[in-house]
Amino acid sequence: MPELNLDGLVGPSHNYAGLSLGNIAATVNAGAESAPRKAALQGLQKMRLLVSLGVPQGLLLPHRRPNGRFLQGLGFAGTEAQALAAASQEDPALMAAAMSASSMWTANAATVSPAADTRDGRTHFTVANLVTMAHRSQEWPETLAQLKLAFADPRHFSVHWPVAPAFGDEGAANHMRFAAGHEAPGLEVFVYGENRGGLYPARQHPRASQAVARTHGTEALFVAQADRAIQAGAFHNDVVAVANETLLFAHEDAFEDRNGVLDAVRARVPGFTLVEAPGADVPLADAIASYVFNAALVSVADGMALILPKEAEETPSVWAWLQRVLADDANPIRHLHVLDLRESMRNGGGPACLRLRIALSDEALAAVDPRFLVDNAKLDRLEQLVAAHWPERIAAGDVGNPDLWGQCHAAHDALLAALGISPAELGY
Ligand code: SUG
Repeated sequence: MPELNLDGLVGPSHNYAGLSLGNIAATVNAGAESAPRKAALQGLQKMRLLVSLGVPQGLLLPHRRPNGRFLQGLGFAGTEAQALAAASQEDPALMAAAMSASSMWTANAATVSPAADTRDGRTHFTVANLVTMAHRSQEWPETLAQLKLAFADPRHFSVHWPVAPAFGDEGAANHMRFAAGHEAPGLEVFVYGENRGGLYPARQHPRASQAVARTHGTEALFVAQADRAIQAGAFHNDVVAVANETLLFAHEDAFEDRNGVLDAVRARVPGFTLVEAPGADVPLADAIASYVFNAALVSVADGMALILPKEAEETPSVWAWLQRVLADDANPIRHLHVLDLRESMRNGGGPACLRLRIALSDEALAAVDPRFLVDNAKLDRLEQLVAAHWPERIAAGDVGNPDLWGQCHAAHDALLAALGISPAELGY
């Protein structure tokens, strides 16, 4: 049974607006000049690597930005263009939110429970409400539309609306699955945060996690993320931990009650294997700055591969520790692949943030709308499209420029046309 990897194609409006409190990279780079074309090409390179590793690969589309409807909903009157113009004058921060390309981080698109785990034997998706950050709260309607289109076959799939906005839900970034293989029934671990008066917010509410598990009908364990990790900049659990099959790859400071979590998982997952970085070898700050645990951990023919950002290679403590992990036959990690994802990384989004994992039977994979799947030939076409239409750079002062809005919308139109998806199918 394969695991489909759905990456978010980076949108033409990709910019650095410093919108996410608690996301250190995004905050540090606020106002820097971005390179949307380069960002999208870096993401496409990642998809190409996964294809070369034999992992089924697909994409979710960037959402239409700037999002005039979001601003109309906040009382800016007139046409979309008028609403954008008014917001640029009156509330530039809201305009920046309307311009954000944040849907690229598809680990936050939804939580997915594979068919083997669920009550009715279908793959369940719950779209994340992302209510903690204003710029991300506008994503769910377009994510819902795309997932309903891509996973329309009711024999295999069930796509749910987000949980009630009273409870913040950030999707698969706070969800791990342990199973003997992608096809075997698994234990789903939902990691929530608790606000304990720190500067940075917890973004995953335990009730949201419980609601998702209930809706999917899955066996679940609920565990608290370490507040220490949140306050050090791990705004999602996937910044400090990732799981694949029976392996947990994590920093020792990931969970509030480390020993309790490990005992509970070990008791329920036969063959559980832990690859853990002690703080003495990899300081938490290095783990978060390098995004080593935001690696995409994938199954390959001879074990597992880690897809890492360049920052992991450039952080001496991390790279030295990874060499020891690779040399140790007691774990299945056999390959390290290093990618330049600098444009996304500067907004706090690493390899694991950029992808949504969906373990599927061959039959269910065949039922996915092929317009959302990629192969090398389609990646070639997408590269050409990005090179032709995506802005080369966006500086902070450009966000209010109507010419840029027009270029972003035209790029989005060209993408839909190239994929054969009509605007009406996505509710535009
Ligand atoms: O929600 N950054 C995203 C990064 C999401 C990373 N995803 C995972 N860890 N799975 C966020 O904080 C910054 C946008 C800006 O500031 O312009 C941003 O939204």
